[in-house]
Amino acid sequence: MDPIAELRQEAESAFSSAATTAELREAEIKYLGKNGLVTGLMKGIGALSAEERPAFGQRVNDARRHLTAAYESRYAALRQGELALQFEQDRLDMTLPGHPPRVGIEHILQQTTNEIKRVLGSMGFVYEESPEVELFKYNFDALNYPPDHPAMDAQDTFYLRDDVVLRTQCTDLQGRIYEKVEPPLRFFTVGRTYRNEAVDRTHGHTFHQVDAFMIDEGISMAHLKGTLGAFARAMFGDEVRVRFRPDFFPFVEPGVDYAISSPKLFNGRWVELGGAGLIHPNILEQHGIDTDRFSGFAFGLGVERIPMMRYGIDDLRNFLENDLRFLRRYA
Ligand code: FA5
Repeated sequence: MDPIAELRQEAESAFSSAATTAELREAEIKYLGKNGLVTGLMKGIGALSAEERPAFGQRVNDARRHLTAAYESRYAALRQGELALQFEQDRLDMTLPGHPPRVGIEHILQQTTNEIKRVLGSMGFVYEESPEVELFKYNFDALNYPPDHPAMDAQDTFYLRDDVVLRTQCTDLQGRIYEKVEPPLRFFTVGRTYRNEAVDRTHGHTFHQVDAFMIDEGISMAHLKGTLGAFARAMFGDEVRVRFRPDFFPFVEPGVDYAISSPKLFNGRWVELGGAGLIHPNILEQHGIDTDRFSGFAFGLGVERIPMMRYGIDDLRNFLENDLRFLRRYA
């Protein structure tokens, strides 16, 4: 066989036996490339006579055209197969179940806080923040605690400096408000409080309080009882009963403890929610408020006690342990 026909046959079989476009490209370079074997045939032309040369050249060109066409059609076929495979691999099955995003829930104490804000807000109390890291003077001095009074022992806390504490009660708000707002006024805050406490089921070293106070002309215990009655009904339903018993806090006179019970909650047991009373005249005077004209009430409640009572949670340590099995129950 002559060298042109031989090479043509060899190249054709190399093209048709290439299994991938990459292999085919290699074969194409080998035969049809600039330095490939088909071009190499032309080198033999010098050995031919002048009459033979045009026919020889023509046949080499024919062979190149033929092989180029063969290459292209093989390439198209291989490429199509490869694309089909790729599509199959990349296929997105829209019928497969997806991965639902995990939706967070508000912590039960945050939910309670939001509700307290709604209820007191609707009664005209204005929400205001006060700091957890608080000056001793707002936590105690501004609240009519005489120096070294034993009432401070019940609220021992964590000292950052002699004059800076982790606040023991949200009543610290009062002194801060007196410095910038004149009565009549109605304010409240909700936040975290700390005490050096022997921790048990109902006492934490870290807990939350809501604290509210109101000053206006002619404010009496009747206003306090009306407000705390309405608050209890909004939080626990109309069947709730409210109890006030005399209690002592340096910043109120008279002072009471405030407890509630409801036949369907906590086996009807009384739960102490907090303390309350009429703001001590010493405090009003200390802050330049005319006590002939103004009087006020104040109350401070434990936030944890509210969901404990509602849902029968008997250990407040659950709230801060971040165990999702507990928290998810109150979604
Ligand atoms: C006070 O903290 C006063 N500031 C409340 C007050 C405000 C009285 C305004 C008068 C006028 P007391 O120490 O009793 O009071 O705490 C109030 C409530 O906070 C308690 O009834 C309880 O519900 C909650 N509480 C107190 N200590 C803890 C604790 N260690 N863990 C969980 N809750 C607590």
